[in-house]
Amino acid sequence: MLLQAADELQVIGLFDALRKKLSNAIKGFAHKEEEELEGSGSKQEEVAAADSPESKKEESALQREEPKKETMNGKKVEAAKNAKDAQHVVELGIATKIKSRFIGSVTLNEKEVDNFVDAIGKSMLESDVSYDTAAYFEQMLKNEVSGRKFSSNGIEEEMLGVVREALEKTLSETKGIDLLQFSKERVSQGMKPVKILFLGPNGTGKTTTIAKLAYMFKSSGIACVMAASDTFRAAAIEQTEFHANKIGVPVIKSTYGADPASIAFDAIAYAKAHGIDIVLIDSAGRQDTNKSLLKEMEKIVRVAKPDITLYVGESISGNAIAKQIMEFSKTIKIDGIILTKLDCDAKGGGAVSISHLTGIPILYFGTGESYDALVRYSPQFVVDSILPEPKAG
Ligand SMILES: Nc1nc2c(ncn2[C@@H]2O[C@H](COP(=O)(O)OP(=O)(O)OP(=O)(O)O)[C@@H](O)[C@H]2O)c(=O)[nH]1
Ligand SMILES: [Mg+2]
Repeated sequence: MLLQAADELQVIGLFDALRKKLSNAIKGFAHKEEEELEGSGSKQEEVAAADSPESKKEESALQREEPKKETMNGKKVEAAKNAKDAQHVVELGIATKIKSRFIGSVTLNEKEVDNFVDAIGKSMLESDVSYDTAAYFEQMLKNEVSGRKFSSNGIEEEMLGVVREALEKTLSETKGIDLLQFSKERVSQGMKPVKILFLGPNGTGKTTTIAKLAYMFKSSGIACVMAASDTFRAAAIEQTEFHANKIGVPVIKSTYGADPASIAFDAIAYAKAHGIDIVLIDSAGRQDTNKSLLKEMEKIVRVAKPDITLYVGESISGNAIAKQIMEFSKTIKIDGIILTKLDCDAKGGGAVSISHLTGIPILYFGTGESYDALVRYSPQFVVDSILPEPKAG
């Protein structure tokens, strides 16, 4: 049990790093563009000149001169500082900037699209989003940005909207079941009890998540029983019992060293005898490398025949979870992921990548230690946590 360890965990804002980095990358882009427009003047001739070969030659020269201009002009120091903080400065070419000023809209050329997409992708990599997922997202973003007309007045807000769309598409690749809905349907069809098995490495939050789900089901009028099938770790049975008593659901237990599969079997029999809708089956923490514990898990699956098997992993483990899940999947079919301790994960990149890497949907996020600290996964929730809604206008 990792009770002390959890006490030491630092609780932070969800997706802190991703939110800051992505917002900065978008702002870096827009502010840079606005600052340049300030200095570009508004002479009509400049529009006509913008596309001329001379202007194109000048364009790169101007860009090279920019740092000097920013240090010379006091007004621009703040913008330069912001851009430095953002670490990414995506620049529009001078021709695009001037055109945007007069035409009222702007379409990015190929280089500008690439610069923008690269900067956003880099922000994702720095927040521990996996390389594959970031590349997939970049392609989505590129498709959205290429050829698109942005209004010159609200480019930052529009860019924000485009990044949100691309992120939502990336996160919508896998679609998990709604556990509550699924269980209600099963129960209404008389197909009960619904059996849900929880597995994963040590200390990730399996038992706590079972308690959270029992609380959720009970609050929705669905009856549960807990199977204290971790007979391996010291105090595991008492921990399950503690939660069951606190929430007010029955628990089926045995002694340490008893066969976890037979406890699951007994809990299912108890549910059938008492008309209980759901059996939540705990298990001892195990690594994908521990062959004997994996064999034990196979036996639990064979005996209990779970309707749903959920992998419980810690968000702070990042993309390493994907590898573990793939290893577990060789032995046991995993239907969904519960990603716990998102509240302690400064980066949050794993939450964006794991489903892309494994093809297995995340069903819930654990966001704290209390029973109600469980958030149903949705791409919208992740997008909203990372990026603000664009302002209308
Ligand atoms: N901050 C935070 N802590 C959590 C969350 N989920 C679980 N915990 C804490 O993590 C610690 C371990 O949780 P357990 O539920 O015992 O984990 P487990 O996977 O059952 O552990 P083993 O049975 O030892 O394998 C506890 O102190 C929980 O309170 C979460 O979403 N956020
Ligand atoms: Mg446990």
